[in-house]
Amino acid sequence: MTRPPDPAPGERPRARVYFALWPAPAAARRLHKEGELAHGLTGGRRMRRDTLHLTLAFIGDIPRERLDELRAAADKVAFSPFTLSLDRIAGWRHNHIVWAGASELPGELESLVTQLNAALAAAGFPVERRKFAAHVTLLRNARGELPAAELDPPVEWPVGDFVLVESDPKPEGAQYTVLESWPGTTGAPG
Ligand code: 2AM
Repeated sequence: MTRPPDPAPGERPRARVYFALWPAPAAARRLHKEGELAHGLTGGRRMRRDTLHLTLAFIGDIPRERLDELRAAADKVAFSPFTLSLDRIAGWRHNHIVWAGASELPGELESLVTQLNAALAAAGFPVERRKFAAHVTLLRNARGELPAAELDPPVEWPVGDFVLVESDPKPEGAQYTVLESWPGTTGAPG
């Protein structure tokens, strides 16, 4: 008996989703390169260049009909475009990932995450209680420890919008689809 093929993500009754910043090609290229250099030290699985992102709020698995509630929550968020400067690379022992991050978070990014979490909580979605740990995962299943190091020069990432992403987990690494984006507006509170 042959099994029918899995439905395409958009046809499934549930969706695994998160809000994120998605880098423009120049920042993604540089981050991917840094992942390659770190890979020489720790091994592990490199994230594909087109999947690199910074998660703002992870929602998880929800019924697809609730996506419009997520969109309405995101509509409430206002921010001004800003530049994120990623100046460090490090490894986390507990989950074996190697990541790039910022030693100083721009106020606009903190405000974006705070507003998003408030709007998500008001709409009845569970929100992260731990402090926001801004990071771009570069490697998974890294071995050993990567001592924290500077990214010199830092990766300059101009942030003009944030996005809602659907994740389709696959054995070879998740496939991500941007469902919608929200641009920053000049003059928004930062
Ligand atoms: P990670 O890269 O640190 O694993 C898609 O899976 C994105 O959501 C990734 O950036 C991932 O972070 C993040 N993510 C996955 N599961 C999560 C969870 N339970 N809580 C918070 N973030 C999660």
